[in-house]
Amino acid sequence: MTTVLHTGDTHLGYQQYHRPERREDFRVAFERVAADAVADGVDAVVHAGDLFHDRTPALSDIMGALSVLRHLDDAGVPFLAVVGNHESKRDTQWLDLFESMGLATRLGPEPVVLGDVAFYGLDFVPRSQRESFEYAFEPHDVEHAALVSHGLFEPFDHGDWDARAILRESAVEFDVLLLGDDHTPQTKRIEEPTETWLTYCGSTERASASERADRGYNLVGFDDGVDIRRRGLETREFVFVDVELAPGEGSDVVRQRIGEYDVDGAVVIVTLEGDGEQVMPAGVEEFAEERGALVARVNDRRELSEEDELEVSFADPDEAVRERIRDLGLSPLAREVDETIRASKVADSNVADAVERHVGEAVEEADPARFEAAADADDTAEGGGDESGSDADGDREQSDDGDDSDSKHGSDDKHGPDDEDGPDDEDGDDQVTMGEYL
Ligand SMILES: [Mn+2]
Repeated sequence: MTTVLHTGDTHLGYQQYHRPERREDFRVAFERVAADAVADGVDAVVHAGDLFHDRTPALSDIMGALSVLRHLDDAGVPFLAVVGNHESKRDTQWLDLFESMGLATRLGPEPVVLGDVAFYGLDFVPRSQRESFEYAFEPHDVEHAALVSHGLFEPFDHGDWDARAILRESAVEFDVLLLGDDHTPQTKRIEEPTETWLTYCGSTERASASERADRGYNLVGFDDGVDIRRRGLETREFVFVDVELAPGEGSDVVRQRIGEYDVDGAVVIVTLEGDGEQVMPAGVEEFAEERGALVARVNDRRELSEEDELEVSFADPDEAVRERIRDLGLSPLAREVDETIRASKVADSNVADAVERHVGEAVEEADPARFEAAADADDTAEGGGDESGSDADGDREQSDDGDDSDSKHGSDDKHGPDDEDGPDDEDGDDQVTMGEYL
């Protein structure tokens, strides 16, 4: 029996919430996965893409990856991998560097045989290139075949790339598809066109606050059939505080609810719903951090009516940038485009495609309101500021400088020619709103 550890979406280098500790957490998760693989004596670690959070990881992130790969190599555990959308570079990949050092195998159309299983790889393919893409897998002569790939595949929810079409075109019959990209672990079995298991291992640290479930990885055994087991991974504690505010309730109730949890060292995600009073995020975040939270974020899901004045906390640089952008008086569509470009949940290589699709949809929808510049911020908020023109220019400068969002130290890339590829965003979540930043 051949057994592999299937992991992916490691996102090394992601300094989530601007906290160096979070960057460290992502590295530690990878270390733990490798330690488990060595302890279990699996036949290989299979990585389904997004080892790095972006295509320009820092040297320290590369060193961190090398250290883990070295550990696996010393223990005689092969590391077989494909390239994900977050880390994808134009031609040569980080994985090629590791392969040249003898520390990894980049899977592709030719089988890599371990025991009685042939492993193949299919890197993330940008949506614009999928139609003409040829799935030319070379034949093998062992009992089982597994395809490792990265993308949002149908028939899973949010899928935009049909795994069944790949299986139909493939000359190789796959027992299982070991997948990355969707950070939610999930498994399906299909009967047509071949009897095949499809499984996502999920991310190893929470790359967004929407990833509430415990993190882990898959252990995949090949015997008579395919046996997929899930194993949990110890990660940074996330405390989710969901508060439904009744009329008249506000910050005090939110604080009280946070007080019911042990938040020491945790990432605290406060989600507000209901009809209560306005809550200042900065105050709530400070309260949680004073109680020992590593970081706290308030996600206010309540729609603010037009009369409500938007309060801004400069405790959060992201919020400061958003405030500046509001002042620019951009059209709704321009703000959505801005969010797509800056938000770290859209992979670098997906930004150009995501913007093109988003604007294309807006053009088709032909709603002039989306293209209209917002009323001057000073007019609506204070009834006519006296230097709004020069403010707008100053703000633009500042928002560029201040844009050091979670992952975008490589943000120069996004404006470069590299970005014409890459289809859509990371987790099938096409929503790009100003309010969401978690
Ligand atoms: Mn990912």
